[in-house]
Amino acid sequence: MTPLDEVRSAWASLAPTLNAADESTLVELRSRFVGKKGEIPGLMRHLGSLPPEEKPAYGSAVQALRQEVEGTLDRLQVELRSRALAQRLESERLDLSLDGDGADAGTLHPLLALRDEILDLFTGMGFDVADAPEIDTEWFNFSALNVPDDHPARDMQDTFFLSREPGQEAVVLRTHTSNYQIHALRDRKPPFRLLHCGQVYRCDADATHAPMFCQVEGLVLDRGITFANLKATLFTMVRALYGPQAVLRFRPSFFPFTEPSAEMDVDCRSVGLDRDGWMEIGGCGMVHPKVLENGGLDASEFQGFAFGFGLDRMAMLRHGIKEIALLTNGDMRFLRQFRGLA
Ligand code: FA5
Repeated sequence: MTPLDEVRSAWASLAPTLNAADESTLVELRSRFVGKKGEIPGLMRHLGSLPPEEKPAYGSAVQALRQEVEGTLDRLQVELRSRALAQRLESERLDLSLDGDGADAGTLHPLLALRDEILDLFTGMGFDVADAPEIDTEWFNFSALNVPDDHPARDMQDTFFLSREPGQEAVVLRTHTSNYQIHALRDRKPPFRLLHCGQVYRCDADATHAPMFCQVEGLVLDRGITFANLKATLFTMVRALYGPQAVLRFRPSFFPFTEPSAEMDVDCRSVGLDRDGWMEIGGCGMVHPKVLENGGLDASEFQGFAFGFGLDRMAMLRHGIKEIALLTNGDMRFLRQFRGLA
């Protein structure tokens, strides 16, 4: 038997077992027969010792065997992968048309459950809940809020602009719910206590930053409102949501639309998380007189406070979630853990 016949018969003898081969067997066979140091490339070593007239036929026979082996291994690999995919799809199948039978009945998403709890809490404190546009002009999102023309937040790298034509008012996906402040000031007459909750958008993504997330905005306007009212409201909220043992801190900060301004952090361990450090959950401050003027109010008559909190961050803090993206990527394995939230 020639070396070519030997390799041919070795390959032929495997034929009955090939359909049951797994991925690693296919890799081994590929390396054994057609790999760089494989049996079929090795056959070419014999070419030099053949008479010239036999060389073309020998070369073609080796090449034909190579094509057959490669073609068969390629086909088996494609079949194996599509069988594995079909099995996986079958095991992860989700029939959205099924009626809830109790075990798989619909349940609130952790963000919605938390949002409802916050809305309940604030309506209990006399707040009205109102709506505001997610697509808004640059004026409502920035200018009317006293954000300077050259502020970095207005940059394309932070803000999703929907249109920005010279001579026309630019339109943005709002970067925060604070656009609501201007709509509220223009549409309503103080005194009022208002709450708004909705999606906002920024070019931002890491473990605690998402490009689309939810904020809760509060705006209180009346005569004689002070920072103490702001602090009491926010302490009430955080302690109601996380328990009386929650440790909070206000950090002095800067927002062009509030003065003075602060950011609020919660101590992770104090709310039962197994990690050190603080989680920033929101910004707040006393409404800036310029904002009151832009809303058509007399700043010497009315004072107010405003706050904007990140709902996703608050949910992460509540449930010990380390990756913000888990909240919105729709992975059922993650969401099933929150069964029973109502
Ligand atoms: C603001 O958005 C201000 N509008 C808040 C405000 C309102 C201040 C009213 C004063 C008065 P800031 O950019 O810090 O501020 O965002 C507020 C909160 O939103 C953050 O503390 C954080 O909890 C959340 N947040 C901010 N960026 C992201 C992001 N990319 N992903 C998830 N949450 C975010």
